[in-house]
Amino acid sequence: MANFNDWVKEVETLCSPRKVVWIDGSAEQVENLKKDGFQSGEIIELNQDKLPGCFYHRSNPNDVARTEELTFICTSDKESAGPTNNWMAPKEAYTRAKEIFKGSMDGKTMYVIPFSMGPVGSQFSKIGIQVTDSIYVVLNMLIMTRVGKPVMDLLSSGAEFTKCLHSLAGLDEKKRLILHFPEDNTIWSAGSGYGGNALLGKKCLALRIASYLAKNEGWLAEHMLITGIEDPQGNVDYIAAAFPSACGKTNLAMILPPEEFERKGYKVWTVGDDIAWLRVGSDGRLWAVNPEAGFFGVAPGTNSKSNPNMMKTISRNTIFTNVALKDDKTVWWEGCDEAVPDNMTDWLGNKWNAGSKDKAGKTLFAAHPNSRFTAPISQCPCLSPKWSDSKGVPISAIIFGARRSGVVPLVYESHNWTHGVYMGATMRSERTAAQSGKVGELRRDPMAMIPFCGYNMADYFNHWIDVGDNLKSPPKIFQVNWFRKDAGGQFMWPGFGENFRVLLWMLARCKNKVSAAETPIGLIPKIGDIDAHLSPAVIQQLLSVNNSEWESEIGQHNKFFEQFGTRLSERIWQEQYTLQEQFV
Ligand code: OXD
Ligand code: MN
Repeated sequence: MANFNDWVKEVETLCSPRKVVWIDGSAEQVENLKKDGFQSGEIIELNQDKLPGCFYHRSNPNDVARTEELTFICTSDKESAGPTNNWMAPKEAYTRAKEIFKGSMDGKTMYVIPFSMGPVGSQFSKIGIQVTDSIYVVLNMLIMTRVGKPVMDLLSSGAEFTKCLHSLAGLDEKKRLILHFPEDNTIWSAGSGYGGNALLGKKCLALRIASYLAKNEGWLAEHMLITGIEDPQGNVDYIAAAFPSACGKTNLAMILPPEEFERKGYKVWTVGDDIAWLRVGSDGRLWAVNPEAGFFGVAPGTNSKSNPNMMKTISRNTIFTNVALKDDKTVWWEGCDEAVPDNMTDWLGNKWNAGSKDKAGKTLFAAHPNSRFTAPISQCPCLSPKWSDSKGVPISAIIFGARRSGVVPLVYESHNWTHGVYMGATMRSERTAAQSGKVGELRRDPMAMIPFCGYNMADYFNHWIDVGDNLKSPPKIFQVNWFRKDAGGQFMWPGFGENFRVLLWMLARCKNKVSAAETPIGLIPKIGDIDAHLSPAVIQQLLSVNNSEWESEIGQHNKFFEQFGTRLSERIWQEQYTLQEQFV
């Protein structure tokens, strides 16, 4: 592997910046970066009495979500990327991108950020170096990853690292490309400043590249929160849960139990809200580490009811992106605690008042639906004392969650690991604002990894099965759906803190403390075992499995699996056939 200095030199020659600044994360350096950012207008200082340490960034309006259509896996053969990824041959990708990066930092400063995903020096962690020309990106990376001398020391001692090159390239949509070269441990991202496209430690490294490395090294990199639930006796059980973007992972990761459970002594301990790296421990259990050091969460809908812990977390040292600005330089978004104030500036920088409409008469949001906050995990009031433990935490339950207004019950349990893998592999969910595309449209999102799996998804499902074979005490696997609606289009389940009641049922199942009812698709709670303030009839409806709906649902999976040809494990097909037989 080339020396890291050689790589940085190579990139400098390509991008030809005016100067190069190495980021060490010192307080003095951060202050200088902020000052430079305020001066250039890249970031705006917020009211320091009300929001100490906080600032604001407005994206280019053409650059507010991940652009999956411009995201590529560049492996030497197309089959390695598989049918669910965009693929580009590495030679073509490098050639096209070089044209974009050539001179892209002319007159600008090139920042070099050595960072670690996971506790520095842990055998579970990965090192990266991100080069970027955006101060906003540097300041986000300083929150989301671990930056500083210990990382430099590892690099100096010859540690392997992911080469992460990023340039705003004038935020030109025609120059936007998010390229992953798993075989070269390299990421090149141009033309976007949006978090998921530009903070390369996050989706690009910790999911796409890491999933590829994990396949070769025998572990899993997943789009999952990790959280611990402590019972009144002081035992903590950890869950890992995968939901598509903007489906409530962050809220679930720091769920506040309903008061009656708090009174009994239940507590929640957050380990991570977005990414889990999972390994088989020497004890045969599955262990999880959160590779990140911050939260990059969706602002709209975050309030003291949906996520009181997050409201405390983001009260200081937080970057707000594309929310609305109030007169007093504090922030506002749809679904926050405060009624609509007068005289705001919206995420586009325009004056905004309640009822503001665009030229076509459409009501305008003050905050973009995918507006975000970036906050240090250390500020989370319910942060697990084990969040940075290099061994990770042992996982008792894996939860797959989708946003489905119909068909999928509130919760059901798989018969075993392989059936659980099948459940995850067949997930479909309604599209949200976190990715470009039509909101509400149903799309396949296996294990919530469709945008993030860095290799052929058939190999990925097979790898999940292999990992299960190596587990002596595998976690139980569940599917949940908080979003089922009744005939009138109303959500049937209250969600948020009430989801804790479903978590308790799942953990009781893990400890064999409660029985379950068989259905053709898996095991569901017996009415009465979900301790909720809803009528038995509503609970029954929430848990109902409609045979004809499921026959159609399952039938549609055949086509999805067929695209993988003989690469897909027979064991997945077996699950499909067994399930189909239940309905004939
Ligand atoms: C995220 C996403 O930002 O999934 O976490 O889009
Ligand atoms: Mn995510």
